[in-house]
Amino acid sequence: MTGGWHALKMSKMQGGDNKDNGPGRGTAVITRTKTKTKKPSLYRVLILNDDYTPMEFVIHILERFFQKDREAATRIMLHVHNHGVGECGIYTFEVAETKVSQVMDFARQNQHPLQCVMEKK
Ligand code: TYC
Repeated sequence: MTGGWHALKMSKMQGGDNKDNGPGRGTAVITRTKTKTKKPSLYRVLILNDDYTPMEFVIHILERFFQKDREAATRIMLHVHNHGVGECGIYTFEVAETKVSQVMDFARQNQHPLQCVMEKK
């Protein structure tokens, strides 16, 4: 469970003259504050298979931009090679967008047709 209503806070008594409030007089104002902890939407970053990008280049991408070790990178690359698409990681919107741009720019600089996309989870 996240968020929800947080602490109850008592403000000062209202409507009295602040001197001789007898028993049962004056008005208590209760303020509650909402804790704002909405979870961000998450996005999968995917790479797509093609017939031309070298396997070693895809492994390098996964190591460099997605912090995979060689074993994980090789497993993901082979999954994409065999199934057409695979997950590199799951990120908030701006991080996912940045990863996609980094991969697309790096692939283009190296003249490989590798495609990288993001999708909302
Ligand atoms: N299919 C490519 C080859 O045989 C390898 C490859 C794997 C390319 C994953 C892209 O996302 C990819 N050289």
